[in-house]
Amino acid sequence: MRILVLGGDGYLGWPTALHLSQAGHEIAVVDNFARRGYDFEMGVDSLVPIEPLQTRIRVWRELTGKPIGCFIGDLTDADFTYHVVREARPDAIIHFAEQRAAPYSMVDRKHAVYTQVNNVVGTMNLLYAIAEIDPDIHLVKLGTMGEYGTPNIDIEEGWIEIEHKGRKDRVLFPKRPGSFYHLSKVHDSHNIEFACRIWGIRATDLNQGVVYGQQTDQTALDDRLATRYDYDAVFGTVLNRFVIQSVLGLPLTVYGDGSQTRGIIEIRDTVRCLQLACENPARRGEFRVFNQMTESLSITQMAQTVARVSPDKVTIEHLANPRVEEEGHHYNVVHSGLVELGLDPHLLSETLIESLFAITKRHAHRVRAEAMLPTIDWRQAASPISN
Ligand code: NAD
Ligand code: USQ
Repeated sequence: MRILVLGGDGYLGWPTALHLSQAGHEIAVVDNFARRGYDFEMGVDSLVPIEPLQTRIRVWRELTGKPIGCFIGDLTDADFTYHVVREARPDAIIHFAEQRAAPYSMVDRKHAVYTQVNNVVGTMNLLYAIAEIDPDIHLVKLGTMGEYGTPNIDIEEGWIEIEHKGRKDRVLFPKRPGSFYHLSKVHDSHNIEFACRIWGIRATDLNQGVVYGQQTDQTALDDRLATRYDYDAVFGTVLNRFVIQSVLGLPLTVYGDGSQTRGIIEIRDTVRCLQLACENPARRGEFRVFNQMTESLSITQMAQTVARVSPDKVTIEHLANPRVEEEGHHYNVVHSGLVELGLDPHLLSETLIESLFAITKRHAHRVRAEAMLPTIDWRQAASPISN
């Protein structure tokens, strides 16, 4: 298949591009390097050094003989988006290219507005490009488990049958997200479902849980193929941060009482899910939703797992929760769709986390320790780092 990977310079986009290229698909990546720009803005960097995108692509070709096409530009620029879709004429488009950090979206008005404009407008441009240029293209869009929030009922895969006052209907599962970032994904989901309904395009919305891990079979081939690995309180995600904190001898920063539960997934399962979604497309007119997570754990369970496996002595610290989120809530998620397509999950195990300790130790000197503590408070409309 011809597959475009939007956000192909990012944490997940780059390993997905390599995985699909290895599997024999013809790949082109698209990125505007916004993510590298947020690092400059925040004064942080990926713990593992990452090469420029052009170097990564050259190294992959040298090692495997497989070319990867490359388009540099911004999806919020409609002319650019149409140009890419016309040139590439893909069978599938994987859309990772959004501002993806909840804390970044909660810095202040400017960052919230940027996040929603970047994410919602980029996706709208893409929907129009698909509808006008080739409505047969399968859009595979990254959503997030956080779109649902933590309702007091079981979470279905995108849709729910309801009975109300004696009548029944199948409706989109109700959403109650916890940040302006997560809200941007809800807006995207609604826009995509509407586009499927009116234009008959095909789309898969992958509501992914929190990803952890840093290596896939392909990125491990050469240091210059490494993907990013974030530790800071804005872009670092919880399990990756806990591993890095444990190696640095810092306390694991559990927000609140740690009873909040999240769906998680290992990076090698992420790339496999993307392959399964592309190779088994949605039908024309279908808005298909999968919950892309392999297990649920509370934050305390995640911290305890890292503490148990770490070769070093680990302490756990409870910080006042900077976010507004429920603790001690119900969390039971249906996530069978991708398993039915063939996903064989890697569950969080000691061996999986152990592989992260060595990578972390090798680069630990690159950490700016002051970037580890959260400074963005959901209860305040502006934060100390707003500018
Ligand atoms: P990332 O920030 O590392 O990658 C996103 C890439 O998209 C970056 O390289 C960025 O430069 C690019 N981009 C952003 N806006 C763009 C625009 N307007 N035009 C062109 N390129 C643009 O993020 P990631 O962790 O790889 O996440 C990828 C996707 O997966 C995101 O949509 C995110 O919401 C979703 N997701 C991530 C996780 C996770 O734990 N990392 C979990 C669930 C869902
Ligand atoms: N948390 C801690 N300590 C930390 C960091 C986080 O206790 O040091 C807690 C948070 O309070 C939250 C949970 O861990 O309850 C997850 O936080 P996170 O920063 O790891 O993840 P989140 O903000 O939800 O966002 C990440 C990605 C985002 C993706 C989302 C999937 O950045 O792109 O959409 O995971 S989900 O959580 O399923 O919505």
